[in-house]
Amino acid sequence: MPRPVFRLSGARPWLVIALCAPWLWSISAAAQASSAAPPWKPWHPDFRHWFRREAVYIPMRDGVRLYTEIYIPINRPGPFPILLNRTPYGVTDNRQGFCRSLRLYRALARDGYIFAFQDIRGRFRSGGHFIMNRPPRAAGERTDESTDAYDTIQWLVRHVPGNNERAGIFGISYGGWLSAMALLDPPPALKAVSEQASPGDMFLGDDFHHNGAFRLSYGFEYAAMMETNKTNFHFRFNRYDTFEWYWRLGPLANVNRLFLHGSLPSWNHFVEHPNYDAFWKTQAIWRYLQRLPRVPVPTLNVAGWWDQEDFYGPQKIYSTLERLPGHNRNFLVVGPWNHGGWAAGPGDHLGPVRFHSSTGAYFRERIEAPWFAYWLKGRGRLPFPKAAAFETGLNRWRRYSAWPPRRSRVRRLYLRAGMRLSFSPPAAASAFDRYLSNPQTPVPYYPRPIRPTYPGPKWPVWLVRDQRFANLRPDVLSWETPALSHPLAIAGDIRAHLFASTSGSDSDWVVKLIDVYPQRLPAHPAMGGYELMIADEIFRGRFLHSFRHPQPLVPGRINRFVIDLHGNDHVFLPGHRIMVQVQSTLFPLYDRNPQKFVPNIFLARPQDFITARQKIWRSRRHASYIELPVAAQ
Ligand code: PG9
Repeated sequence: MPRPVFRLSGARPWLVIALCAPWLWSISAAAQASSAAPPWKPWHPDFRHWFRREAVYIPMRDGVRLYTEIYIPINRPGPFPILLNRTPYGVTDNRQGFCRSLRLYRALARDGYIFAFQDIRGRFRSGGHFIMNRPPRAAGERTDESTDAYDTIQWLVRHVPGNNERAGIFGISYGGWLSAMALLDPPPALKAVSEQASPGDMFLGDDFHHNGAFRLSYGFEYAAMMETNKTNFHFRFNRYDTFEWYWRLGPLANVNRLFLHGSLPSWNHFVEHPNYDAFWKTQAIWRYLQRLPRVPVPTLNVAGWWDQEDFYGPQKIYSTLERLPGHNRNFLVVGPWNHGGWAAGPGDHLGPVRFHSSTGAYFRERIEAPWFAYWLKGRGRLPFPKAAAFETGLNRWRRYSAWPPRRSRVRRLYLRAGMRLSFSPPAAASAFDRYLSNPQTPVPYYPRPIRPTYPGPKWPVWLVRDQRFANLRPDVLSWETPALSHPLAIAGDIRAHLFASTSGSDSDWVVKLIDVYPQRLPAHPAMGGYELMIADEIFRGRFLHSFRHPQPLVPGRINRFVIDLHGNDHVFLPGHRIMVQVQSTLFPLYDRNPQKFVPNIFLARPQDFITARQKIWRSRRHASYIELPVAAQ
């Protein structure tokens, strides 16, 4: 039997024994197996050869205990730094009874770390009460996610034998946000933070809204998953095609009336806070980060170009920290990944798009592991100066000393007559293209049938779906360049300037920037003519002047909508064409804008949903364009 390693101060011993009992066999098996452990390489999926496991309940400052599994390397000389991973999704076991997430961290495990995996408050085996995106130190509260991270790290450093008193925290998405939260009040031992795909602002750009447009299918299904009970619940749709389910649902008020009956706090919050009010602001992490005196702990921000959930967040967190003193300890990595796609698998393709190298393995072995080793073991060199980005199109990694790169130059790609795009501006006195937007026949966000968000193979790759299905619809406009004779490289931030008018008094504007492949691609015929979305975003018109105080649009008035299409690093290759699509629905990912202004869309009535005549202007005075950060080659 291994020596008892922890004094579980304050923990109820009977509970710990009951919970640990099933694993006692594995701890002793590990001790026996350790003498015959195979060499460290290659990764052996039987974790018993590599770690001794301890399961504990760590007491927080208010007495709530958080379930934590600790994995201590065996048969290797220490001391080791600690890597903490906090999750709302359950520290779930593999068949041997070991934490499943461990399989993701082969490169780090090879280097030698003590891993700690923890269920956050109110989820799975932890005590306390779960609050979605719990705001930092909400009024009257003694604890928040930053104090829980603080108390956990302090406890681990004091109690886990063989640690080197240096800790890192890392995680993806919710786990990324929990990691970023630790920046607000870091314990002395915290020496490195890697937020990966953390949401930055749930109203402006991440899971629940983009520019105020509500992410219906995500918001509904995620709230049901997290708040129905303490584990992960999946709403049971009575239709295969969820497009049809949401379509038949009708106005959003029917969600509570027919299904939830007020039972999910997050859904109720969506309804009660349709604007960017204090509710959303107090949970937006960038607002806290911007008030820090300096970058408190070295931070590695990680994002994926085709992240279907939190692409805004890591960029916003990076750019916020970049404005603080100590920004030389702030780093950014962006690769050709979907949400968390860097964590597992080779990452040599996404859907049908190929990258010709193992970008995921590259990240894990050449970026993440050396970065943590530098800060937590004092070993080696930093893997890149400031930012590392995978340049899609040419499919290669690039290292930057500044992001966005200083040498990129903004060029305007204008919408022109004949559904063309050009770098020269239009001259016409009055010109526009038009379409009818009917909320009864919304554009699906990928070809039906639409499957539930989780679990499911379609959601993670929808951003790389071929956009040909949309560009012949009468309610989608598509402009494009001729085939390019030279490569066009972009690196930096893209923005759309859309001059648009509507016959309604509210409207959504969706802009997509697309790389159109040549029709004939002998090396990869199935990609002939493929329309690959490089960037996209939606803007809810009522928020033109203020996200806090929405206003009706004046029917027929031309407004300029400036829509952030975020960072990018892409090369449009010779023979490819650039396309821009504009539409006003993207359903059911986004709810339907009634197109008639109502104070709260969650309370709109069926008769508020009207067809609108949309015009996208391309005249001399109202020249719509996309701002491209053209890279120096
Ligand atoms: N995108 C998920 C999420 C993070 C934070 C809040 C709500 C949702 C996730 O993948 O964890």
